[in-house]
Amino acid sequence: MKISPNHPRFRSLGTRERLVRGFQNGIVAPQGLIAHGRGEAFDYMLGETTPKSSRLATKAAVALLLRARNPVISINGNTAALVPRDIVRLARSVPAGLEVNLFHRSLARERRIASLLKRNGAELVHGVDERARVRIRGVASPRRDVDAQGIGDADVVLIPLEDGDRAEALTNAGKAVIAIDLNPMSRTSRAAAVTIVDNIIRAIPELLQITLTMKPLSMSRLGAIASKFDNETNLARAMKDMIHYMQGWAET
Ligand code: PTJ
Repeated sequence: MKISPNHPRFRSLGTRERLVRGFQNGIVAPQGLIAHGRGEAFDYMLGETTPKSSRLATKAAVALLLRARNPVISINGNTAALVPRDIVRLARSVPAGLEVNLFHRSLARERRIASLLKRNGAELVHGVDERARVRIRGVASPRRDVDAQGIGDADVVLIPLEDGDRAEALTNAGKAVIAIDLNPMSRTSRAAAVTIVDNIIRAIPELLQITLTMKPLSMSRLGAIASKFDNETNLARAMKDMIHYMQGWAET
């Protein structure tokens, strides 16, 4: 459907269209459409804008990524459909690895996502070679099998739109987990070292821009930014941002 740029919900409707097209092209799982609906409800409570709490988390996330020995970005269907170009640009600028890792796993969808990333400039995409897989303990879903050179070896993993099970298992495996999740109360948000409570369509461009500005910083400066950040406190800030926005509505 063609949406007029004058429509007040132009961006949000355009995002839905991208997901529907992604579903029709075999990139997005049907369950991904439902997951997006949940995300939209939380985004509504943020006024569909990036709050200050998310900017603080983004800086801490960039500090972790830039200090990492082997940072890896985990890609699922929704991420690939919504931000294919910017996620590849982010991976190149850190630099970080890319790994396709699906909850509703199918080899055909993994391959389609990997080739979408390659068409958007990625050189190497982990996660499509079954022989290269190792298992993460404590994960009940097919997401437990990861690439030995990718997430298996990573010290920092960025996981947009993840399930809590694997976020906890990755943390237990000693990896620093960065989550992007519009729900500040989810198990993923609480298990991560840094959670960016924002829509992925705004969070990835913001991560990219802040990476470019923070790249010249020294390792010790980056370390100070990362260690000053407290995820629990920041999640409480994100919830206050939502309450504040809703109070604005209640008082009008
Ligand atoms: O492609 P697959 O097979 O790996 O499946 C991907 C989904 C998203 C279906 C899978 O990871 C899943 O079931 O996720 P959950 O457990 O439903 O969690 C998704 C979380 O992401 C929820 O907390 C949503 O609020 C949040 N979310 C949804 N859309 C967005 C979002 N967060 C940020 N930006 C969004 N656009």
